[in-house]
Amino acid sequence: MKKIITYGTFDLLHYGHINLLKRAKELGDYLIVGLSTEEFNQIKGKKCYFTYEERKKLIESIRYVDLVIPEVSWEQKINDIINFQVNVFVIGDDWKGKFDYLEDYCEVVYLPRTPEISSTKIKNELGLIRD
Ligand code: C2G
Repeated sequence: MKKIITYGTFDLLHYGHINLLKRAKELGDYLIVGLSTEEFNQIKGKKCYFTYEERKKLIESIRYVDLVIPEVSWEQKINDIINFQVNVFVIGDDWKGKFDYLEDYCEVVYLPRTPEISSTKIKNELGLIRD
């Protein structure tokens, strides 16, 4: 079984995220998503609209996704790849080059981002704030 892993915040789930997850799954048979926790989002400097549990429910409901695990640090990827026997690490090409070090452990694939859409754009256009 060819196992794929990817990581992200996936806030305000949109078709750009779905495109990424669909293409990631097409590279193998089993897709793991490392979902950024609120604490890790703070480290990444991201403010989330949905909580981790709310985002986890959404991601788990996507047909391409087989397992969701928490992403709590930048450093966990190597352990995840080893522990889950992952064959391919996939992420959008906004990260191109940033995870080449993982090539010692698995194949690394950067997929083109879907243009025109982002959680930040949605939040800005809707003036979304959560009290
Ligand atoms: N994405 C995409 N097209 C978009 C928006 C996002 O392909 N229009 C992809 C991103 O490239 C990423 C995934 O969807 O692969 C999740 O996007 P984010 O939630 O923004 O992820 P990010 O905050 O970049 O977290 O350790 C890695 C980080 O956790 C990645």
